Amino acid sequence: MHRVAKRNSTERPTNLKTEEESIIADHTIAAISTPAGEGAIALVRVSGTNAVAVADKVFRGKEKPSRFASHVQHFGEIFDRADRLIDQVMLAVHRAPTSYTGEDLIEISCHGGTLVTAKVLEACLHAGARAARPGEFTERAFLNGKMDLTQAEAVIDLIRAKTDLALRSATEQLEGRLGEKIRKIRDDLISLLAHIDASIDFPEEGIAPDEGETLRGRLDSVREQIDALLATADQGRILREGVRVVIYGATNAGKSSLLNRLLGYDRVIVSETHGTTRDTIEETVNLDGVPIRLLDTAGLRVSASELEREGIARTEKSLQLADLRLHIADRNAPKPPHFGETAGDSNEIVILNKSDLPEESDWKNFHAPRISCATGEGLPELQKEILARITKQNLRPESTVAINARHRDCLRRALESCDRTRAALSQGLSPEYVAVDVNEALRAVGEVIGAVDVEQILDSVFGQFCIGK
Ligand SMILES: Nc1nc2c(ncn2[C@@H]2O[C@H](COP(=O)(O)OP(=O)(O)OP(=O)(O)O)[C@@H](O)[C@H]2O)c(=O)[nH]1
Ligand SMILES: [Mg+2]
Repeated sequence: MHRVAKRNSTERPTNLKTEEESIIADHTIAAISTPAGEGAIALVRVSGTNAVAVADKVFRGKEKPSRFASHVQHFGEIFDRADRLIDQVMLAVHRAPTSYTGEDLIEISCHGGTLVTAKVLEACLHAGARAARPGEFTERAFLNGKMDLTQAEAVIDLIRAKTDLALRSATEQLEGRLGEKIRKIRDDLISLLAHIDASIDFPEEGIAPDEGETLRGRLDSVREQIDALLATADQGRILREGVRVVIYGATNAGKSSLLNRLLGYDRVIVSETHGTTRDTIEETVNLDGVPIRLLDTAGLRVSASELEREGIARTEKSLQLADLRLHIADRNAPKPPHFGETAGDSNEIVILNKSDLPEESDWKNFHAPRISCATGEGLPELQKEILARITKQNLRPESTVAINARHRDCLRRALESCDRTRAALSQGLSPEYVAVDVNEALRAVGEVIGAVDVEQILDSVFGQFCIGK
C-alpha cells in the first residue's frame, strides 16, 4: 500500500495530476496479461469504471459478475458478440479501491491458447473496453495512489530479474524501501524550508527559526542521505543490466571453451580451427546472485578474411563497453605480441589456458592464473576472482537498495541544488534566495517517487512495461 507522505498544498490525495489524466482514467481498459504463446491458462484483465459492466456482458454463469463478492473466483463461460461460446473460464471481480489498479478490476482466467485469449480479449473490447497500452495497469495503480513511482518501476525490475539478488532488490523496492528513504529526505527538506520560510515571514516576532550552523547541519544531513543513495547507482545498474564481462584474445586460445565452462553447457562451437567464432555471442550467467553478461568474441589475428575482420571490429567494440575483460592466451602456444601489457588494469584479468598441456618457454616467469577449460582446473578460483573484481566496482550484496538511472539523475540535480543552498547560506544571502534552491532540491527529490508534476516522466517509465501489466 501507498504510504501517505507529508504533502504540500499543491498535491492531491492521489497521484492524479491533470484533467486529461482523469479523463484517461475514466476509460475502461483490457489486455492479455500473460505472455503470448500456448500455456495451460492465460489471464485477461479489464480495469476501469465500466469493468464490471463489461464482465456482465461477456460472462455467463450462475450469477452476474456485478453480484459477485470481491476477490472471489466464479466458474462460467465467455460468449462473443454473435453469442457463440468462446471458452470456459474462472472470473474474479476485484472492486475498487482494493485492487491492483485501485479501480474495479476483472480477471478472467481462460485456457492459454493464442486464439482463445485473443477472442476473450476481443469480446471484452466489443463490450466497451479499449485495448490497454504497455504498462497502463501499473500506471493506473500509480495514478490512483496505490504505489509511488519507484514501486511501479520495481514491477519492471521484478519481471526482468535474472538472479536472486536482483529479485530481492526489486521486491524490497516494490515494498517501498526506496520510497521511504526518499520521503524521509523530502520531509527533511520540507522542514528545512519551513525554518527558512519562518525567517522570511516572522523576522521580528520572536519566533526562533533555525539559522546558521543548525540550518547548515540540517542541510548536511540531507546531503549525506542523498550521497548514500547515489552510491547505490552502480549496484542498481549491475542488478538490472548485469555486468558486461568480455572474453577476448588470439584465435584458438580457448575463449569459446571458457564461455561454455562458465555457462555450464556447450553453447558455442569449439574447434581447433583458428577463427571459429566470427561474431560476438552473449549469454547471462548467475555468479553468486550477480547477473553476468558474458560475451565470447571473434579471436584477434592479423591475417583475417573480410568476414573475420568484421568480427574483430565487433570484438573491439564490445571491449570498449566492457565492465571487465578476460584476456586469455594458450600457454601451449607462443606468447602473442603485446600480450599481458594490460595486466595491471583492475578491469582486466589475464589468464593462461590449457594448463593440462605443456607450457611454451615464452611463458616462463609470466605471472597469471593458469586454467584448463578441458579439465576444469583453476576455474573455481577464476570465478572468485571475477566476483572480487566486480565487487570492487561498488557492489554491496548485503544492501539491496539500488537506484536506477532515472533516480540517479533526479538525485544528482537535488545534490547540486543542496550545494547551491549551502553556498547561499555561507554567503549570508537573504532567505528568499536560499528558499529557491531548497525548493529546487525538493522538486528533484519528489520526481523520484512521482510526487510532483510528472507527466513528462510517466511515458518513459510506463512505456517500458509489457501490455497487460
Ligand atoms: N588441451 C586443451 N585444449 C583446449 C583447452 N581449451 C580449449 N581447448 C581446445 O582449443 C581449441 C580452441 O578452442 P576454442 O574454445 O574454440 O578457442 P577460441 O579462442 O574460441 O577460438 P576462435 O573462436 O577460433 O578464436 C579447441 O580444439 C578446444 O578443444 C584446454 O584447456 N586444454
Ligand atoms: Mg571461439
